[in-house]
Amino acid sequence: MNNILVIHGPNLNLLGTREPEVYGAQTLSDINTRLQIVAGEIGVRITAFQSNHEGEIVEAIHKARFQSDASYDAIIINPAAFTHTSVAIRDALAGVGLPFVEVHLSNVHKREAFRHHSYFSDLAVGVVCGLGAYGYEAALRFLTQKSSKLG
Ligand code: CA2
Repeated sequence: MNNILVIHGPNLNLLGTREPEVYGAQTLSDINTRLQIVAGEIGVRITAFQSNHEGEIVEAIHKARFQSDASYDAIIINPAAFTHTSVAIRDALAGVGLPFVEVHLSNVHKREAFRHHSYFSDLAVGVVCGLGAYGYEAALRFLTQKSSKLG
């Protein structure tokens, strides 16, 4: 478990500019920088990718498994709004069969009812929500820990 793809879904490029009370004050760049530091400490490689487009996310998932020069061992994904809508991204993750952790900055279960359903959670190794940016770090540490069945 030494090569992990991190996927950030739509509008997460706006982090740090609005709604800090919901999503925190860190920018996406801050989050990715922290993940790179943690990855370096652990000794694993991560690649971070953000897109506002469903099809681009589907293609990134396909490439992670089938076309990448460096094949990935796992995916950390915050599908953002696509969490609640996207059968296409769900099918891509199921199709490539890579283990993935679903991350949400906010506690979606404390929010509107439409955020309570995810098209991903039943396929995920685990789901982290409500821990802010630390959720990504927790997912990375979990996936790479030696004692993990996935590590
Ligand atoms: O809590 C999360 O991480 C979410 O995946 C974020 C999504 C939301 O649709 C999900 O229900 C929960 C929204 C991301 C939008 O991010 C923004 C950040 C700053 C300003 C505006 C949007």
